[in-house]
Amino acid sequence: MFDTLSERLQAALSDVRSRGKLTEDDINKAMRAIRLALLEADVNFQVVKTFTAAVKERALGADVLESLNPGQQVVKIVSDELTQLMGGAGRDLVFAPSGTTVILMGGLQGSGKTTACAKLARHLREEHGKDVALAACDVYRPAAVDQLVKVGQQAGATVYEQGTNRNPVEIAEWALGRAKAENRDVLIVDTSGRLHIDTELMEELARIKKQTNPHDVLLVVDAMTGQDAVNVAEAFGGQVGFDGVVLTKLDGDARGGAALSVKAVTGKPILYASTGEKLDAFERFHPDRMSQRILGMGDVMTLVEKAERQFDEKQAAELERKIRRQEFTFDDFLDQLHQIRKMGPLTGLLKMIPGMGAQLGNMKVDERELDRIQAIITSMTKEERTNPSILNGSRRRRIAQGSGTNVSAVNQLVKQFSQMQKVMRQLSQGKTPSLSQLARGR
Ligand SMILES: Nc1nc2c(ncn2[C@@H]2O[C@H](COP(=O)(O)OP(=O)(O)O)[C@@H](O)[C@H]2O)c(=O)[nH]1
Ligand SMILES: [Mg+2]
Repeated sequence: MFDTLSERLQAALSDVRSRGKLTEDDINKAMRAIRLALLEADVNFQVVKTFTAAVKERALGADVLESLNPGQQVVKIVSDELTQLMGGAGRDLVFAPSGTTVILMGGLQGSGKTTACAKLARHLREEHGKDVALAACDVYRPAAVDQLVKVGQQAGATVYEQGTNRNPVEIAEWALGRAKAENRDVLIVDTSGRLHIDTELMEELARIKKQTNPHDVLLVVDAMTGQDAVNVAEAFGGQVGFDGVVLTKLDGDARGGAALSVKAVTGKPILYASTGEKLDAFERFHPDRMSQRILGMGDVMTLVEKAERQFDEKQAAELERKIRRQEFTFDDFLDQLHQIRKMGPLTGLLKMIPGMGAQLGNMKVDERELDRIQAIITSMTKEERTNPSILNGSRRRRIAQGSGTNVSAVNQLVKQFSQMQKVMRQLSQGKTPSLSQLARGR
C-alpha cells in the first residue's frame, strides 16, 4: 500500500530529517522533492500546489528554523498536513437513533461495491454488533445478485433479493420495508454500476436515493485508478451527491493519488479502506494513522487494535495463570502461534511498527518457518505436547516424519521450547532473567 509514494516522500525528507540546522534553501529543496513525489503519485495538481504551499509556510516559520531539531519539526508538519489533506480526524458511520439505518452504495462497475457491501456488513456486525441486511439492486447482471447472496452470507448478513426481473427502485423500496418489519439495524443497498459515468446510472441512483432516503450515501472508488477515481467522485458528487468514500484496492495502489486527492477535491471524507479480496481486508480510514504510515512513522494504533481484537482479556489472564503455574505446554504455544497468525501476514504487521518499515525493505518474514513449527507441534500426541520430557529419539523420528520435517528441526523446536519454559519459570518466581539470557532464550 502506497509503497512508491512512501519511498519518495521519505527520500524527499531524509535530507532535512537528520539535519541539525536548516536554511530556507534546504526547505525549498525539500519542497521541490515533495511536489515531485506527489505529482508522480498522481495527486491532483491543484491539491499538490496548495499542500506544498501550506507546508512551506509553516516550515519557514521562525519557531521551526530556530528550534533544536528543525528536521523533525518539518517531518511533523508534513505529517500534520497529510492528515488534514486526507480529512483530519476522519469519521465512522452515523447510525439512526432508532429504526433501520440505510446506507446506499454507489460507484462504477468493478470498483468493488458488492465486495464492499459485504465487508461493511461484516464490520458493522463485528465492531458494532449490528444486525445487517443487504439489498440486491444490481439487476443488470444475473451474476451480481448471486455474488451478493454469496458474500453476504459469508459476512453473516441477511440478503434481500428478487432476482433480476424487477426494477431496482422497487426492489430497494421492498427491501427497506422488509428491513424495517424485521427490525434490522442496518440496510446496505448494493446498486449496479456502469463502466463509465453515464446519466442513466446517475438517475437510477438518484431515484433509489429518493425512495430510500439513506442516512449515508457511500461512493465506492477504486484507488488503483488514481486521478480517474477522483474525477468519478467529482461527477457523482455533482449529480447525485454522496456523504463519504469507500476507497478500494488499496493493496494494489502503490501511488496513493486517489487517497490524497479525493477529500480535497470533493470535500467528502474517506470512511473506509478496502485492502484485499478477503472480507476481513477492510478497515476504518484514519487519516492520521495513514499519514504516519506513509511517512514511515509506523501505525502503532492499528497494530494495537488488531492485537486487541484477536486476543481478548480472558485469554490473556488464562495465559498468565498458566505461565505462573508453569503449565505452559506445546498446545498453548500452538495457540499463541494461531493468535499471531490470525492478525495477518507478519511482514504487514512488522511494517506498522515505527522504524521497521524502512528496515524491512523488501525482506519477507519466512512464514514457512512458522508453518514448520505448526506442523511439528500438530504431529505430537496430546501427551507429548503436555509433557515434552517423554520425547525420546524414536518419538522425535516419528514426529519428524509426520510433519514432513527432519529430526534436527524437531530437536531445535523442543530445545527452544524448554528454554522458553525456563525463562517463564524465572519470571514467575519473580526473578528477572538477564538480557543476555533473554537474548539466548534461556
Ligand atoms: N485486490 C483487491 N480486489 C478487490 C478489492 N475490492 C474488490 N476487489 C475485487 O474487485 C473485483 C470487483 O469487485 P465487485 O465487488 O464485484 O465490484 P462491483 O462491480 O463494484 O460490485 C472483484 O474481483 C473483487 O474481488 C480490494 O480491496 N482489493
Ligand atoms: Mg456489484
